[in-house]
Amino acid sequence: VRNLIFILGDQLTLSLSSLEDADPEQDLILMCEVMQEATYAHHHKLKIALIFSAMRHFAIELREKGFQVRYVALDDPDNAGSFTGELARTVAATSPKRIIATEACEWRVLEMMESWQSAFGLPVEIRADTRFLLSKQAFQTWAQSRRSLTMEYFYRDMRRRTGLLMNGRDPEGGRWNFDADNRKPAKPDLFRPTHPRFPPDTVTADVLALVESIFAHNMGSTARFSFAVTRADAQKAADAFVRDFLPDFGETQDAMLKEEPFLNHSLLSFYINIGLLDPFEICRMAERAYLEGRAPLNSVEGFIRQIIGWREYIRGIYWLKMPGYKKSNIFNAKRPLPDFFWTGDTDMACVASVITQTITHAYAHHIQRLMVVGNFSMLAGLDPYALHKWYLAVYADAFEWVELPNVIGMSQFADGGFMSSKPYAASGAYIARMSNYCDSCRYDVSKKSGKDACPFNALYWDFIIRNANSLSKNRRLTQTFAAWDRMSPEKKQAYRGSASLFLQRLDDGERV
Ligand code: FAD
Ligand code: DLZ
Ligand code: SF4
Repeated sequence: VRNLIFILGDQLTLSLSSLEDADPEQDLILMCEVMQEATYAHHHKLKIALIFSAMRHFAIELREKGFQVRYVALDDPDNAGSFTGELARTVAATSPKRIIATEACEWRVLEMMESWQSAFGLPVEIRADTRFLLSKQAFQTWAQSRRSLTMEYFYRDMRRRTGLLMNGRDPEGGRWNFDADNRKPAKPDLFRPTHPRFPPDTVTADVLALVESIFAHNMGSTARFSFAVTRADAQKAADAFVRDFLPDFGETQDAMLKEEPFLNHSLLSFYINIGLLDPFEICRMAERAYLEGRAPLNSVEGFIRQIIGWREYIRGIYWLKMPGYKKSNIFNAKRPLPDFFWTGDTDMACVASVITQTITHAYAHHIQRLMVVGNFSMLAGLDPYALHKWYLAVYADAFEWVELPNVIGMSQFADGGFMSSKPYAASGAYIARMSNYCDSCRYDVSKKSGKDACPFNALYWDFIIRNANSLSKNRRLTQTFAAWDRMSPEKKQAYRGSASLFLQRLDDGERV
């Protein structure tokens, strides 16, 4: 063997940098399912199943292209259990002259890769991951040149760089951002198209049986598995999104409905993150829909911003701030996650709905992750590191590079505002405006305190005041602190008393 090319479970594309000069005659590709990866987080069953099935299908695709692939299944009796162990076995069996890999997306795995050269006494070439539009170095250069790392300015640079929705130097439609036209609530709509489902083939069926037997106690069930596991099917999902959902994507982007967990979201993050879809190609498809009059600008701009803006920005922040970022905890929040994070068993209808949907689908959309579960966690002072481990486990699109900055930075403000200028904290009024959860809730969103009041209302003020040391100098919270100062002592006491009672019940393991 000339080169041993090692491909990870989230690198499933023929355009991968490690495959650039691959020669089917002389090179060997290694892919392996290993316990180390399957257990470093307590992954949802659907997440493990998606990754293993997509890996197996990619191995088939590579073999069809003539490549030699050594594929090690999880239940192979000789499986060494780790990436390094499997590489060692393959090196011993095939004596390659060189190892080639595309850099891992995660700090933990990149560190492993960097140890291989000395571990195996072989040259190890780690190539850049060209699936991102911006290299890590280019992001660092951008970050060094700015006083504050506002996403919006990063995004404008990315628009200029990619030429997406540009008229020469000017943004299409005269504005960079059309969010003012978005952020609307939504109504249940029986006529909304449904997202495509992909029934398991025999390869997937084998994986589902394996997952149900080995990971019987992990969250969820594989009974309704319907993810795409090949590039061709993922492309069908992308086509369906652009045709059926993109036109209304903008308007309903922040809306939440109990009956419709997916609304007009794309459900493409799973496929983009593991390499089945190319993020830039998806953006081009969306742009084309706008140019051909099939989708309005507010939707297309909003969608493209999520990918070339948020997604790239988040990845840049991850590599800028790791490894220390993981342990950020500016509010010193220490409360363990309540049991209902694994069952959905709570009287708070919004939280119950999002967690139940997470257990069923390994999916929740952005506002559900941010303003329901994330918001609750921050207001209740849950430990951000424990919360990070939960998010990393329960969503099928969760990989640390994208999950961690979203949880620690965006949703928990645990980094003290490195990423966001103010915490995404909101009382029940926000959830009532953007969703229909409150209609069926035991709590009353219009009540401010007392045992029937929406817990978010008292927790909101308790969070602000409890953390006044860290927050009172934040210029974007001046109005908030002024409103607190204007409140009567009785009202202040009612809020703080209600919050403290609620938190006590949470700590005592009572149903809340
Ligand atoms: P759509 O709403 O259709 O958006 C289109 C695409 O934009 C997504 O597929 C995704 O690729 C990208 N995108 C949108 N928002 C973000 C963002 N904030 N960061 C990065 N990419 C974004 N996304 C993950 O891929 N993995 C995660 O583990 C993850 N964890 C999150 C945790 C929290 C607390 C929050 C607030 C957000 C998290 N996100 C994560 C971002 C976002 O919620 C998901 O990308 C999105 O919900 C995926 O669903 P979709 O494909 O239907 O997205
Ligand atoms: C998430 C995951 C899981 C559950 N299992 C595997 C695996 O068995 N083999 C593999 O190559 N990759 C797996 N992955 C994805 C990796 O964890 C991912 O590639 C790393 O997080 C590096 O980004
Ligand atoms: Fe959630 Fe409060 Fe509304 Fe209940 S009343 S659904 S707890 S926001």
